[in-house]
Amino acid sequence: MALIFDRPACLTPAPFTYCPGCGHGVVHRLLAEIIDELGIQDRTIGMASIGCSVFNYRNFDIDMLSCPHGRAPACATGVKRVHPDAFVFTYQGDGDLAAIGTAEILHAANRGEKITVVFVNNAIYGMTGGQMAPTTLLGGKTTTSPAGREADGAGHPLHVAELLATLPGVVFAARSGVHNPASIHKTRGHLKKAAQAQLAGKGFSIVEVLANCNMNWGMEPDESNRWIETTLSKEFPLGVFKDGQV
Ligand SMILES: Cc1ncc(C[n+]2csc(CCOP(=O)(O)OP(=O)(O)O)c2C)c(N)n1
Repeated sequence: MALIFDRPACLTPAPFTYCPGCGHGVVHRLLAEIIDELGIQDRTIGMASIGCSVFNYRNFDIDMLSCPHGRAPACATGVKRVHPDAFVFTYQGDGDLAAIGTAEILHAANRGEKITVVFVNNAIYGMTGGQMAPTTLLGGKTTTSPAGREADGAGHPLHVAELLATLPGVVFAARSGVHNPASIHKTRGHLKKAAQAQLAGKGFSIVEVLANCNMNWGMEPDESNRWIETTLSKEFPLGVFKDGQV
């Protein structure tokens, strides 16, 4: 019998430690699939960050560094400069990338570092108990904004993919989701394009992925996926903001 579905070679048998229903595992699988497809497992080096994905170096069967608290783009810069033939990626949440690590991501992108950033935006700090993130929607109730986020004082949701797309060093910037099959398919395509941009030596690439945090959002998994469709993706439009490859 033909085998039509299996674990990507790039994933270890270690179980994911995410909450049931969480989108992180889907993003892991997609990333592993494209690394397999591009045949670059032996020259891929990943940067694990902080947040729920802090232990993802246990899941990817590749070389990985642990670079918590927003420092992944800085670490990736050093690794890529020393190993220019490697495929170097960071895997970061919105608290890690868009709060504590804002300086690192902005300057790595502005320098046009030839790295790929996988940015999982679930609009909240997942790991530390559901605090407000820079990506939390206006009116969004979190443990640190129990009355709802207000622009006056907390600012507006930060649009990372669009922001970075304005920088000349950025070659590919896109946002997709993992909330339905069509979006998952698009995310896979974006990840592949982002990787190809790096492998072609063209510059910085980022794929922002809208993902659910059903536990901290206080929703059932299917409800949280629908909320991405009806609400979160209205604030964070899906699409390609820059594709400098053609
Ligand atoms: C009390 C406290 N404040 C700050 C931190 C730093 N910190 C570690 S994980 C995290 C949240 C990360 O959230 P995000 O990057 O959105 O990833 P997610 O967990 O949602 O996947 C923060 C702020 C910490 N560990 N403890």
